[in-house]
Amino acid sequence: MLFLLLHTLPLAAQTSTVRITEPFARATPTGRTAAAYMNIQGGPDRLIGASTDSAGQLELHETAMDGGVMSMRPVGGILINPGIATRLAPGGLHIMLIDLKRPLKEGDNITLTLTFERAGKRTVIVPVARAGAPSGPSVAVPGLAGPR
Ligand SMILES: [Cu+2]
Repeated sequence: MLFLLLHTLPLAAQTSTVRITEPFARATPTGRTAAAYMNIQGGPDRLIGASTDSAGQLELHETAMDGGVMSMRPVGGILINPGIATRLAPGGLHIMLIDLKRPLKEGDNITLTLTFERAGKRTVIVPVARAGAPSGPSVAVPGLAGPR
């Protein structure tokens, strides 16, 4: 899914709407970091940042195999392509919450403000699922599955 991670693609001057579905984070009983996941549809646009009151810092991350080891690294932006759901999911793209103010507990909600290059700021309520949950607490929407 590297083709989704374009950092410098100029976007033509057109309007963008983005739709965010299935947001979730995973409970972190002890850690100081967590990740938030969701599907984003719409565009063309690019997710370029995020903020929250729940953590000191947020970063956009991708997960990659690096010499047989799964590792994460920051990306400058996440491209939202029309007609295809961009999937932020465990093992792939995610929003990293760093320096959590307090551990995330199952059943909590955290509020993220996402910044898109075109669509501007969008506030998303992100429910916290159990630790290790493969997906969010609600049922996946048919047809929303993007590249994994
Ligand atoms: Cu990460």
